[in-house]
Amino acid sequence: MKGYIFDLDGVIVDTAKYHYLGWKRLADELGLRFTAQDNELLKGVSRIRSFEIILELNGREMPAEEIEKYCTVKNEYYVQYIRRITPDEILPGVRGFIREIRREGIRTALGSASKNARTILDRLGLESYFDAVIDGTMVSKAKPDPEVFLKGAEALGLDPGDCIVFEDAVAGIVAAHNGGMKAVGVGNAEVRECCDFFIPSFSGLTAAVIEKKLGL
Ligand code: B16
Ligand code: MG
Repeated sequence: MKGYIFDLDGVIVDTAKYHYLGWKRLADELGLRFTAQDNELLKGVSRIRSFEIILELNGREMPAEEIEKYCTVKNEYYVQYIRRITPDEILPGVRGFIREIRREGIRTALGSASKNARTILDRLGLESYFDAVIDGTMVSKAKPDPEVFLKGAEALGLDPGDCIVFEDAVAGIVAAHNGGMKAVGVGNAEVRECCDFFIPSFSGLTAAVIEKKLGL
């Protein structure tokens, strides 16, 4: 029995553009510099840590309560965007791939740092595609800590070594490795070097190809 654990943002759907718009609006209001390139640093990183990175880029410091307050403001902006997400935004090949592997008896979990993961899954109509969902509300340690993926394996009733993680962020690939799992890098060329096998997208992909490439 095998389990495949999927990251959400950047693997199932491209929400990075909405995170960017939310952070950009907040940064503009606070007079902080924040570019699309800076946004790359926030992929797979928790909400609080994301804002800390933006402050660091600007050489600014803030008390913890204020950081939390502004993170809530950013999330309100972000939620306005994801409320309008539609199934058309599911990344190419994702639906067919997950349907096919489940037919083959592979168990599936979502392992996301996002506290909005369930809302997004619901909007995309993908809830029934996963046997387990572990999101940012269920973990206390952010990637690259393996907690989110270890909880995913546990929820599937599988050993971590029998699970494969699909990730678009370096922090997520490192988290999978820290948990003793193989990691398939998806889409983002920056993970090419650290993942065990890289796929540009899920289009035309099968479990047989993945497992052959991973030597399983
Ligand atoms: P939220 P993933 C991550 O999701 C995003 O990649 C990252 O940019 C975001 O800061 C984090 O979720 C927290 O999201 O503010 O919605 O709780 O890639 O782990 O699915
Ligand atoms: Mg991601």
